[in-house]
Amino acid sequence: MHLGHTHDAPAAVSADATRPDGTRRALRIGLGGPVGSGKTATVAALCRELRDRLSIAVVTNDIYTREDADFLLKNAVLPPERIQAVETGACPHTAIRDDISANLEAVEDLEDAVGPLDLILVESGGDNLTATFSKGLVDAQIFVIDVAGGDDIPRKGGPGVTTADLLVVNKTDLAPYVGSDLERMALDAKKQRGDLPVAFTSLTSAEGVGPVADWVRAQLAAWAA
Ligand SMILES: Nc1nc2c(ncn2[C@@H]2O[C@H](COP(=O)(O)OP(=O)(O)O)[C@@H](O)[C@H]2O)c(=O)[nH]1
Ligand SMILES: [Mg+2]
Repeated sequence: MHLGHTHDAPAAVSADATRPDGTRRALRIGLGGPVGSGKTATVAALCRELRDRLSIAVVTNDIYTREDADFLLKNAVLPPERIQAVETGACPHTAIRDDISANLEAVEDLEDAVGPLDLILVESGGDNLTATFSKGLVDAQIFVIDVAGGDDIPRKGGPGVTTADLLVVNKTDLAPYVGSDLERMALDAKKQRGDLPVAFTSLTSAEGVGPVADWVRAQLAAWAA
């Protein structure tokens, strides 16, 4: 059992991969998953890990506020002009799946304002287990769950757990306290996902985001190729 190990997987690449001037646009990666699983913490840790070598921007989706954007600003993970908040109203999944116009506008504004960018991270508003991103908005998606949400979540499946390009099982540091069985979660995830990768993370340490950062780097290499 290799907890925290990720396998290489081909990058999902959408059709409109170039800017109007013919250069390659930024790779867009969506982060979805239930409220509180650690999406914002993952975005913050990825920015810290990757920002020295890559030009990064972030779009956050909150229901009525811009709390996630404010958290990222307060923690200075990126300069303020690289962070945009979208307020989604009552249905956060709609803004990433059905009517993606506000998110597309945010992504394109960022490319115009601070580009050229290598990577844009789009965090969904916290939602249930069924929310996935439109392929018209992101090139690849990460689904973040956590061990405290119950170790039966991988077994229960749903489109996020089953089809996301990377499944992150976060807060492994809490497993002993909440009685979650990581081996079982890994086996269940494998059963649901086949060869799609799974990363076990704990973001209480600076290097905890390592497996996710490695996966993002692999996606970027495939995107550039
Ligand atoms: N113990 C522990 N707490 C974490 C971890 N990752 C995030 N958290 C905490 O979980 C809470 C929710 O995280 P957040 O990133 O805001 O979740 P989001 O709603 O998915 O964006 C925050 O208080 C984080 O500090 C982790 O790996 N371990
Ligand atoms: Mg968040």
